[in-house]
Amino acid sequence: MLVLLLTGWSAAYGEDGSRLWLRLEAAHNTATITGVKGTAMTELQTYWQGGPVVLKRQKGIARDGYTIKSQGGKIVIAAANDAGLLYGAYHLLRLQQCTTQNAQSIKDLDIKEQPAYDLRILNHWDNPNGTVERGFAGRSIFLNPDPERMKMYGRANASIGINGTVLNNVNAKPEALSSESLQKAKSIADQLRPYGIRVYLSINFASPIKVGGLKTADPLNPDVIHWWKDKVNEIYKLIPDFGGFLVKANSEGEPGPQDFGRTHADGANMLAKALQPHKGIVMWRAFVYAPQSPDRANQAYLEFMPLDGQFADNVIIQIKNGPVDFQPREPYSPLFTAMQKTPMMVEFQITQEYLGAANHLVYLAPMWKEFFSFVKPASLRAMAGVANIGDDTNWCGHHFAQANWYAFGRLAWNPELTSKEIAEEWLKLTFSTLDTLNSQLLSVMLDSREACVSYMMPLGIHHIFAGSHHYGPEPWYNPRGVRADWTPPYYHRADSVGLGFDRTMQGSGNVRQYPDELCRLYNDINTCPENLLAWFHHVPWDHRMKSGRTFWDELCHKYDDGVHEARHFLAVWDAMQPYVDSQRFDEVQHKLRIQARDAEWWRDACLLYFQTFSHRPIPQDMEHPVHNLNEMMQFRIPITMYENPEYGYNK
Ligand code: GCW
Repeated sequence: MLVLLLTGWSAAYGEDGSRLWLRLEAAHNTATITGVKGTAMTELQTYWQGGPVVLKRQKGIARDGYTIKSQGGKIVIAAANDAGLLYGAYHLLRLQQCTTQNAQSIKDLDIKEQPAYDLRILNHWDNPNGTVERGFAGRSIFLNPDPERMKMYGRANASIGINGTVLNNVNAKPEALSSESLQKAKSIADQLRPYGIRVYLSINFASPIKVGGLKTADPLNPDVIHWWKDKVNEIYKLIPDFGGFLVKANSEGEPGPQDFGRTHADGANMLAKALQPHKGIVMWRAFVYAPQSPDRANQAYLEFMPLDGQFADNVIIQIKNGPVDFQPREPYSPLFTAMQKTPMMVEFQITQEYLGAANHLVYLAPMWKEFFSFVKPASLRAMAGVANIGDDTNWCGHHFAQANWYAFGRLAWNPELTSKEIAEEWLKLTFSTLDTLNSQLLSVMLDSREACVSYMMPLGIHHIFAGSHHYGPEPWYNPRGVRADWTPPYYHRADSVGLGFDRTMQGSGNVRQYPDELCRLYNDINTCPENLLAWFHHVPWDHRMKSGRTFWDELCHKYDDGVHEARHFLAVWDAMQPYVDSQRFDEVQHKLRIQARDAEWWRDACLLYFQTFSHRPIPQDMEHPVHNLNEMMQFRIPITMYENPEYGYNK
């Protein structure tokens, strides 16, 4: 009965995902919130259903941090700045949403929080024409910023502690700095400021030529230096709290200082100097690789290590978590432990470019926690995440992809939180009616990343995606004339001996970029963790695995396990039908069916293709491929890099 009531109620409310994890009921509690006026107060007045709350400013609390204490029948939120008060307010609202009792019962509070990083920042890969590179949730929310949507975006981010947003794609069009674009950025900044969010822009390094009409963009040229200084001043006139620039330079065809015989440090420092009087920063990306390199994984280290210590104080080097490119599993990028004298920040990808786009349920916190098990959070200055946000009603394309936005924010606040804690919290906030069954969904979320690795690229295999998109498998993709490092055979190296990229001392030497202990561990095929085996080794098909199976048999089983897990996720969800509002239930079910079929497609395509090299049978004790290799090789998904495929393999 209760269940029916709840389901009926939420369906009537229209649960379309647009309220994200902030599914709060208005309380209109104006009388009991006192103290510092601002967004924190408005939010509590609108949504807090409990007793009196006092908002107060207090010195001695870290920037953006707060305390929440029960004192004499009141709850006191104290912070050094407005943002801290806002984060405290959202903390309280979260407690209200998570409690099964009345908010009035929330008492005896003694909470103290402060963020691990000052910069907790989203990177939007949004283009001026409204497309979003690797965006799977519709078009850019910044194209015609809708005030209500901007407000919700501000609230959602503030509720998880995100305090910065880069508005445009790192493949930046020069016009990002035109007067018109800057006016737009100003308007967005004005709308987000009440939520403690600063805006940043990606810039095109050749802007002085393309926007300014200069003959060069050489960072040491006085006219160029002057141009940037003026441009920066112009920006700060419009946006006094502008955050700074994000730069992709000399990478994948983007212009950069090397075009003028200068280094990354020359380029970054020139911009940093222009921003410095305004306290702005430069986030300079280390995502660089050249077609002639024998191992793409070596590149960032080779280019940036010689510059360690040469960057200005307000430059942070932004490094992707892995050395190649946001694969379902990579080792951490060795730059993180090698660079000692340069501020660094990690770039995670929240949008699932390589993990099933907005069709697959893949909870990413375990992947990010894995990174932090190698790279100490304290060794970093900041955290950036490539956003998975678009103008879809539910913001992220998949209801469960909201959990990744949520987890990113929570981890940027506190990287010590566990994946489980975050998922539990998110589930409670997002599907409150599921309380009793949450443990099963929780397991689905926690197992989902490993399942994805299993059905896509187990045992260290990587980058075997289709040529024209990064959604499905095309380990065979190798057309003439395409850069080798843009084709899967460059990475998997399948032949009659085995599979995998030899990055040992005898191979590309990539293991040397890691600290000694890890270098030894990874270098030896018998000690290398099996989940990275084909990342570091060309593994013979008959190599004996810890399970006792040969590598080939293990590979087959891993793929098949992934398929079974994906099917299990669907079965768990199907059982949730009575407890979830109908729209979200149907939409998630639809996606999980796609995921289960895609998992089969991945398994069959990869195993049948690799079998043409291994010449070994698929083990009898597992399910055998149901698709035909030739058909899969003919299959195309006609999408651009700005779209989520409607279906996966549908032949
Ligand atoms: O992951 C790859 C993507 C590109 C992206 C690039 C980058 C913005 O395939 O679409 O470009 O990395 O991170 O710069």
